Amino acid sequence: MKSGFVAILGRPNVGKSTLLNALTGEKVAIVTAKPQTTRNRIVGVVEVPAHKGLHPAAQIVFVDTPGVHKPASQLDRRMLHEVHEALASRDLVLVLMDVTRRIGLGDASAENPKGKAPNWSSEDEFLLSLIRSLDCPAFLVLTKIDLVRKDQLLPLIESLSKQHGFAAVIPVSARGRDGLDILLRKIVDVLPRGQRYFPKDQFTDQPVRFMVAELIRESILIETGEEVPYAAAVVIERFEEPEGNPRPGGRKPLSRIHAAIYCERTGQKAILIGKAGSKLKAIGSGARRKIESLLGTRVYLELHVIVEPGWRESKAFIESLDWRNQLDRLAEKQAAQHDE
Ligand SMILES: Nc1nc2c(ncn2[C@@H]2O[C@H](COP(=O)(O)OP(=O)(O)OP(=O)(O)O)[C@@H](O)[C@H]2O)c(=O)[nH]1
Ligand SMILES: [Mg+2]
Repeated sequence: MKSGFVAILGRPNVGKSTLLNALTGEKVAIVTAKPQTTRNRIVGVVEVPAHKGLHPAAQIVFVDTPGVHKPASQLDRRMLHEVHEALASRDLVLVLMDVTRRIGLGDASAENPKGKAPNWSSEDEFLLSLIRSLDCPAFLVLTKIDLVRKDQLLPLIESLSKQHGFAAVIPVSARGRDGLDILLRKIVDVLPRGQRYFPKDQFTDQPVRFMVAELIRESILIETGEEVPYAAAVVIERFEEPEGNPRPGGRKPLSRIHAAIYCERTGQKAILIGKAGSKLKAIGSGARRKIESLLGTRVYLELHVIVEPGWRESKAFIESLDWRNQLDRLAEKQAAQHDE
């Protein structure tokens, strides 16, 4: 069998998390139309069955990452750190590019007849500089091809194939589930032989608590505009799973969840709460439905908003949001109690 880690990289909003979800067939990562939705690296595991005569069975561990952008705040730096962490252990990198943006930039052969280097922006260069020194193959994955015509796509693929030493250029539409099988096959081709990293039925390493916090954040991103989504963070304060087994034919059991939404200013708090609490109610009911389908229980969700001035510049606060840090701290605490 084959197995390996595949980092999913790209500028914000190119469709990294949508691709991760389409490949795993699960809602592993939240997705919104706003850039910089993802803040942590997110693991999604895919089992590929053996294909007689073509390739053996494989386990692919995809690692979705925050959209690469030049950091301006401490939170941005943390997001970039997550990208570096994903790149530290990987067998292959997928660089995603939104095909609608590249065509908009004039990469198509009509405007670029001599196949000259297309108009890479300095943000693109910044992204490519992250993979230049890596000793593993990189595929260029052109995303959202459902939004462009084939005759626009083909010349673009041809001109990009010659650049940056990509081992392959693969067009996909995560939304239309187009090109995903070819992508998986090409990935399996380059992965090393090895055993599974995760049990066969596990599709992510994220704790349920964190996934719940993310679903609430997704709801905030959808319900609010301007700077509010970027100034918001979610912390689960209480998570009570139902006790005992559900009675056959009875109502589904109830999970009780209390979460805090952090923002940076009182004005943002007022927006998040809305007139007579209407916004917070909309955020809550949108999130509750998704949490219910994740947990398979009914959910009682209580939200409250806390102002934490300038948290995006606070390293300590940002680190406290990270579930990997939370688990480390818990383990240290338990070890200390054990020693007593
Ligand atoms: N039409 C179309 N839209 C897509 C496709 N893939 C993603 N999108 C849309 O693109 C937007 C961004 O998708 P995400 O998956 O959140 O993008 P991302 O790269 O993870 O973004 P960040 O986490 O912000 O870096 C969403 O509105 C998606 O619905 C696709 O294949 N076709
Ligand atoms: Mg994302």
